[in-house]
Amino acid sequence: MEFNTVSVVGLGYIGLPTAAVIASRKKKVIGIDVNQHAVETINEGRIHIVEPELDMLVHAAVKEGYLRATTTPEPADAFLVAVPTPFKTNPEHTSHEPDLTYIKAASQSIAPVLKKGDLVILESTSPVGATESMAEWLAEARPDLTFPQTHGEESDVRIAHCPERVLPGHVIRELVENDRVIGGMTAKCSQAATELYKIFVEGECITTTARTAEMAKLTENSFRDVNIAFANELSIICDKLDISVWELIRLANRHPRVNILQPGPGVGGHCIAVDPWFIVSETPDEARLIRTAREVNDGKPQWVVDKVNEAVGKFLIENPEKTAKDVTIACFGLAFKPDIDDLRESPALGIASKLLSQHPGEVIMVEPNISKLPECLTTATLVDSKKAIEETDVAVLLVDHKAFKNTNKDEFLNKIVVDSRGIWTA
Ligand code: SAJ
Repeated sequence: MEFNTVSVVGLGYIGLPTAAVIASRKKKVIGIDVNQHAVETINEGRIHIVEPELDMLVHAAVKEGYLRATTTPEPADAFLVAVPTPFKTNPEHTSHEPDLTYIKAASQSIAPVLKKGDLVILESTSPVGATESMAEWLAEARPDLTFPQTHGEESDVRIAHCPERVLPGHVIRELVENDRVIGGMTAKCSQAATELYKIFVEGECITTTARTAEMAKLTENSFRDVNIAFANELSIICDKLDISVWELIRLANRHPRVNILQPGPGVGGHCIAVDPWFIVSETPDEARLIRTAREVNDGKPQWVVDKVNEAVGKFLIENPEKTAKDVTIACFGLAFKPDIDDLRESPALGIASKLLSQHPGEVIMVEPNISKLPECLTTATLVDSKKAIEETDVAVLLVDHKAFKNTNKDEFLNKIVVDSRGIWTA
């Protein structure tokens, strides 16, 4: 199949890097997004999100004329859909049902420009069956074209699911180097999608069905979530038994078939804390371990808050002349993982904002990767590590940023430390 023009629908954390990488292979790429600001920014050769190397790539692609963004879909030979799949909103925020509205809207927006021979790929992380739903929405909008669910290998339009699996912070490298799971609705759909990915993927392209590809993505992130939950549960058990969990994990990991992950303040980001629920919501009675892992990881931030409250209590016993109002707490790290500036769905941010709202004394913040505190922390002050160490009574380590790993442990000798990452106390 020849792909002279590729359209990427949704220019966010996955769509924009993918569009830029395809454009860097000298293919004409049309990026579609509903966000006018994002479209304008990209057409100026700039980016609206943070990802290493992406700015250079987008700048070059736009300047050389290979990448152009617009809010209105245009004809292309292949369409890559990379739109969000959040939870359905409900007033109590208790729903964990996937919301496919964005996929439906994207399908309806590209349907009018589809033509015989086109390929449509769903990249968004999706519950099992979403690709088939997308195919239905396209077929409803274009009764003049045939689709794989009714016409199999003879269909006019090819449809596949190919989940993205790139790690934020390493997106450009992983987009090219990672293997891709390609789930076509038919064998010819898989073949067409493989040809598209071969334009820029150096990893292996492995074909399967659309449903297996959907489940593969959910499985990868659930595997990680369950394993992090195991580490988090161990940390709570060890705290109760007065054992260092960090030493324990180091020792257990010397076994040739044991590889325990690291405990932390909880699991953040848009993927690992979300995707397992897509399995639970479809098979609630069967997905017992996956559900429990989510609950263990979601409960960890409150456990850290409780530990900080205990530390404040300990400080007051040691300093009976003081009250809680006189105690300063410093939170080290707000990002959802080390060495990035991304605060979205960050357990560290949740803990910091809870401490800020509950603690009667001062709560100061250290986050070397940002220059301004987010809205939920505007009443706090952002300081550097040195100042925080000088001023704090209780030091709460929330993210294992490189900058914190290099801190001399002696500086904390007369402080109470709550170390959720094990870099100062391990
Ligand atoms: N974390 C721990 N302990 C660990 C490892 C991670 O507490 O031992 C925490 C991190 O601090 C962070 C969260 O887990 O809060 C998730 O971080 P991560 O680096 O494990 O993963 P993400 O969310 O940045 O990216 C994941 C990746 N999936 C897997 O590694 C299986 C990535 O490849 C996916 O493309 C991405 O989700 C996605 O988009 O789904």
